Amino acid sequence: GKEKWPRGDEKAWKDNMRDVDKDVPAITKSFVSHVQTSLARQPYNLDTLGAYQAAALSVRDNLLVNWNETALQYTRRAPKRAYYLSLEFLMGRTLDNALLNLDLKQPYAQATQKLGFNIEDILEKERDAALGNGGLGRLAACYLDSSASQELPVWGYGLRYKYGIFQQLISPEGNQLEAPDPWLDNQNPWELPRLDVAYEVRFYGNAERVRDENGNTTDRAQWTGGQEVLAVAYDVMIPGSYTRTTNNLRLWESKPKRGFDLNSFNAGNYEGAVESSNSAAAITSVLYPNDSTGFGKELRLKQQYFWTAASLADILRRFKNIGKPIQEFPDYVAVQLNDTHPTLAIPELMRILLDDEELPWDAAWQIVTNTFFYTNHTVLPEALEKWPVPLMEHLLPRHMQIIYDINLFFLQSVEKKFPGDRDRLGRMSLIEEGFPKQVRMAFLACIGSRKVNGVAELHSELVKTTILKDFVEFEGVSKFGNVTNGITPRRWLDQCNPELSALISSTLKVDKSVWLKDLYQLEKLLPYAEDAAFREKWAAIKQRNKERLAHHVETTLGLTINTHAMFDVQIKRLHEYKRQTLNILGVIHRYLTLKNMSKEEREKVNPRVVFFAGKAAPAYYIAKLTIRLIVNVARIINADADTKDLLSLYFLPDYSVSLAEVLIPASDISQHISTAGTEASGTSNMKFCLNGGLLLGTVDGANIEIAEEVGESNVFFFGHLTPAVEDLRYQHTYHPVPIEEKCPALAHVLNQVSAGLFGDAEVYEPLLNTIRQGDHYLLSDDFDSYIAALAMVDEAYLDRTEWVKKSIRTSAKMGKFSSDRAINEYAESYWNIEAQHIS
Ligand code: 8GP
Repeated sequence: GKEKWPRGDEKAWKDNMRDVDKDVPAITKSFVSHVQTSLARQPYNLDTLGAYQAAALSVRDNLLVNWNETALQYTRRAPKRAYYLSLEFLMGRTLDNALLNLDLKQPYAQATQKLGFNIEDILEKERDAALGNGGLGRLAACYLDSSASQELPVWGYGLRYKYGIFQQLISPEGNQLEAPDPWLDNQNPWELPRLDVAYEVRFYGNAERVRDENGNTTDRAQWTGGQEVLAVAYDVMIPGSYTRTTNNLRLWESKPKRGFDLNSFNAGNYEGAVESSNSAAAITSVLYPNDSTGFGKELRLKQQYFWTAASLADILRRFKNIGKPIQEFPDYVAVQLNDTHPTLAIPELMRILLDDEELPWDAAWQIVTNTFFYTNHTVLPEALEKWPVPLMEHLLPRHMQIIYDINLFFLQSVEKKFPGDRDRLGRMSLIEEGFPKQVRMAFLACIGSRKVNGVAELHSELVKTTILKDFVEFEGVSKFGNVTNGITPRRWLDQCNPELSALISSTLKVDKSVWLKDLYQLEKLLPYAEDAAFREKWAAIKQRNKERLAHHVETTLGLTINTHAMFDVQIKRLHEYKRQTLNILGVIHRYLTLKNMSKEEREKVNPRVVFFAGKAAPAYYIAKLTIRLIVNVARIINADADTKDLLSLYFLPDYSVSLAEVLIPASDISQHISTAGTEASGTSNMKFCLNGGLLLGTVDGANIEIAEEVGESNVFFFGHLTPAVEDLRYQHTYHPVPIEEKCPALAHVLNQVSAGLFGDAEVYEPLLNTIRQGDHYLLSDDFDSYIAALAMVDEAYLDRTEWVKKSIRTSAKMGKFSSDRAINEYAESYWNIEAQHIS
């Protein structure tokens, strides 16, 4: 039946409701009205930043119309929903993405043109929302785009950090310096403060077990005292592509529960009164800048609990509005844990079900283990989260009790299945023995979840055979799955490479709205690899993208780049396992080789420009030394008249999503050269290939699946394979061979660095010694085959026709790596949610 209109005269409402702007006059009107009233400005004092703000506010109005409708229809239909809990959402800029997803870029360009602005200049004024470190955070952003585009009822939950990932500065000596990223200083038009949506979150205090009538302790407890802070919601609209569906990303900000402590205030302690407000606000002040390493800081644990507690309270409230019994919670709610960071959601939901809902333990555990899903993003041991028991006990006393109880019941069931296997109990315990004892978060996430998955086929196998091997034996292999990562083709092709997008649409003779949401259609480009006219257009676009990058570098850094060289790119977080060091040592090797050549020999050499970009964790000394080496090698070789036309090198500071959008379409070849078995998936590899850049890489992560799709003849593989790695490391430790013997070419390069060819002779020794001693990441084992692979790249590039064919074939076979495919796998095989068309 028809619902009753809730308020006043239905016609008066409906006649006056705003619709999405579609034409230039409506957009112009909305833009001018925001200039006048929202910004209180005039044409006389409106700069491009102001124009950006007016355009953003006007686009936001359009998003809100769809966002409200989406929320209303979800509430009415009450479908099962999924929630993506991630401490990181690396969104980048929003305006261009929103314009493209709404199919409003053209009319906005025209409207702003008429008002005296260029749309591309306006877009450049937006600051990146950089609430993430790297792959894990950008993946979350791609998944939100795909969820909305696939019309899936998925919301994100995260934190509204006041400071995103630090801004990277490079000192004249080549040192990385970190500056804060106050991204909210210009007001953020993309968020909606929801001061009415707020929850109290408790820390510290006491947890008292509740006793039954006989005085025996029960599973329940009362948690009281301590500190209470307020979580306030800020909503970010997530528009789908070519659909009305506009989902929500809810970010929590911490606030003191009361502005100040009245008791201290009355006692004349004004500073003390204000202090408590400072400590509450500190919780969401800054994103931790570590990527693939542990944290161990109390404030980080506070962030994790604050965020999971607020998110679960919000989810539970929404569930309760449906009016179903609590046992049906998993029929309406799926929660995806993005890595172990939100694992406290497991004991937190147990606490709510036991202490507030008063369910028996087994019923509560049944609900919990049908609600959560856990994705692992790394098998590096140093990255697996562990929290000291004393810290947990102090900060979250009730949760520590629950974790002990979970562990007790769990180990009892392990003992039942493997009687007398004490080693196994020790290995599988949620509590690692030691001083102090530590809680193993990956184990808690695993046993508290319905399914566990890795992010590429190889990685998911490694999860099952290494870190969670015992759990596979205990729980059965069917709990463990794989969802290979994906990327959104909207941002990573249509938005960052508009010319290529247009060429694809005109060649396939379909609107981009079709192939952008069914990326397998790119396969239809394959026959065009044989079409000379098409190849010429394809190559010309790559060339213009190289010029666009060169122009960007020229205007931002004042450096002139040879756009007729091959562009060779490695952009990602600095980490030993990603082996930027291998790359820079390869560059030095190339430089030394060129120096030794005759003039005639040099004439046959294919010119190359090497780009690096990426941030190092502020405390990661070796990674920072690698940056310093890159910068100083660049300083020397870019100034060497003998070689500079054939080889030049750039470290572009302050890598970001926006910089990636310029770099990726310009690359001829990109490097993904982690030690086999260490890079869980990689996602930039997919972005380069989608844009027709070829891949030079190891047999690792998603590189393997990319090669399966595009064919091995179209990628450049090198290096040892995963099964060899353990043995090689054993050899390094127990039968070390001096590097001069094992890999003379590498030894020579290291010696040149040690001898001071790039200045600062002693400075690099700690970095070089990681290779000379131990060489955990196997540079000395892979160096020769790396150099050989680089030579193959050179040779292939000489045959430009064949190269462009490879480029087309690569791009054409990237359909699998759309994040639409990945999110649909989660929706169908894990969450069991269905698309909701919003009319
Ligand atoms: C990254 C992986 O290193 C990368 O291979 C993968 O593509 C990406 O996740 C998305 O799945 N992992 C992390 O960023 C990571 O493990 N971070 C934790 C330390 C926080």
